[in-house]
Amino acid sequence: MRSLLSSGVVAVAAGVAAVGGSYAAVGRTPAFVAAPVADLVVASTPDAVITWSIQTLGDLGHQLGFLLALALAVGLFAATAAAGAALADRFAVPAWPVAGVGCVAAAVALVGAATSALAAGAGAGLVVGIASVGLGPSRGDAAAPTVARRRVLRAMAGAFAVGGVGAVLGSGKGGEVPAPADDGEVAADVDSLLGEAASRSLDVEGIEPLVSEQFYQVDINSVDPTVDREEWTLGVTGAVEEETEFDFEQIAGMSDSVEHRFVTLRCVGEGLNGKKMDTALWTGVPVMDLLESAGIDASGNCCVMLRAADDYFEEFPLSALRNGFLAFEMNGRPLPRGHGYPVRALIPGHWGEINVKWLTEIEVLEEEMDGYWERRGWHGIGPVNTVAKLHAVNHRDDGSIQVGGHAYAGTRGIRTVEISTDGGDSWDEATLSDPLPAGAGRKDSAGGASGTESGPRLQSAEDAWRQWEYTYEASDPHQVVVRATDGEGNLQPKKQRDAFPSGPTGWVSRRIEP
Ligand SMILES: Nc1nc2c(c(=O)[nH]1)N[C@H]1C(S)=C(S)[C@@H](COP(=O)(O)O)O[C@H]1N2
Ligand SMILES: [Mo]
Repeated sequence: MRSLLSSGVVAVAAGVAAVGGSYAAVGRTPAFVAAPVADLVVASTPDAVITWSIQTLGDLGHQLGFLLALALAVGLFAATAAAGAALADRFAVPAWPVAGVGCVAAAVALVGAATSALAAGAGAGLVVGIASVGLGPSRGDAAAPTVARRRVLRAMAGAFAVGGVGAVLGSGKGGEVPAPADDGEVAADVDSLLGEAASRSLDVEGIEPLVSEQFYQVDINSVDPTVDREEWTLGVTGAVEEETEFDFEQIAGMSDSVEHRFVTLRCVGEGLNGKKMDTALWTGVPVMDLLESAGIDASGNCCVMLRAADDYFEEFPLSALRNGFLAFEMNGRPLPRGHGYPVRALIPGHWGEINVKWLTEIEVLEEEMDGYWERRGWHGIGPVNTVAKLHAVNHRDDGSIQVGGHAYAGTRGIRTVEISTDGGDSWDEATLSDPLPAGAGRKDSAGGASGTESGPRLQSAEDAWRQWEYTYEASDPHQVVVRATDGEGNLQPKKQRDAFPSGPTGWVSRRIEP
């Protein structure tokens, strides 16, 4: 019994070391042995559970799913190591090489990546090895209580060591993207736009500046794809004159088309006052400049399907794509891996979900089809709802109270934000940040020189949020309510509705104690 128990602990420790070894070698990338297990966990979770988890657990659900995948991967390698050790025992050979090779084989079967698999095998072999140093392979030895205890302690120490080293080494892996192109002119443009954004940001503690410092991230998978920019292509397929492929150089090299745009993204699945709404300065090219060279009939009235390297796909009307943008830089740096490296779509005014990351294909459709989230009951392909959020409540030294947040209504823009400090009986206008500037770049629209097709140059960003702030005096507890009016004069709807299926609605309100 004791020996069974200690063998079990050694096997689990070997499983931890296998997963830790793989992580040390490749980090949180698709070559990590837990990555396909995580995919399997997501794929086998019923859609209703995913939707429930997004609403009630938020990011926690995602993290729990990944933890479950890690645990399953540990279990898988533990079982493999145990089987290897049992086999070795039967043939009276040392257990560590058999367990190690078994784990290499299991890892190859999972991810097919040599470095990751060898590291997994090395981790497992190491733990099984140190657990049995100085012990004969015979069962009699292992059954002695002190021997069993020694094995367990050594195995656990080994698992901790490999796991710890793995956590340190692996956390730095997988994020590498090439350094920004050494193009002084572009960088100067970006610099001055970012400077503008900083100077237009309101000085309110507790809210993000106009360009987010922390940009939220939402993905269907726990492990982001790692796309090689040199091998990446974007296919334009379906109802086009000629199916065409573009590579990265062709897109980034369209120097007459390259633009910088401030764009806000917001996730349809977030809470009304949630934090999945952020803004960045993106560099890229208008989608249509690309599609026209593929001979797309832009007057077509159906739709497009965007597909991605993580098997994500979203369909939406062609009309929404017309002002779409293919971004390859974010705040002057190459797109981070988590935000779609090397190229993502930005669709002005629409919910985050159709802003497809790791974009690989634009398929022009003649008939409608459901995208990834629409198959799961969401309606997130349309324009965003209007929202004013309340994220800062600051009690100032002079006794006044300052509240603040962001407001966003997609391409409709924000006209006013109103605030009530008496639960909605009376309203006053909040101070708004100046709109972010229109971007820069693109010869035909910059400086208003020609600007025929795209109309007169916009004075401000087409699809970006504003900040709001309001400072007042109060001596009793009270209810603060915020609401925005969009640029077309529509008041943000008061009716409270959950995020599912088409985005949250209602007015944010909060009780404040002076
Ligand atoms: N390929 C791909 N694109 C994707 C997603 C995804 O899971 N895979 N998530 C979408 C969702 S739901 C949102 S809200 C935005 C979030 O973009 P961000 O992670 O850059 O903030 O990306 C969208 N694009
Ligand atoms: Mo989203």
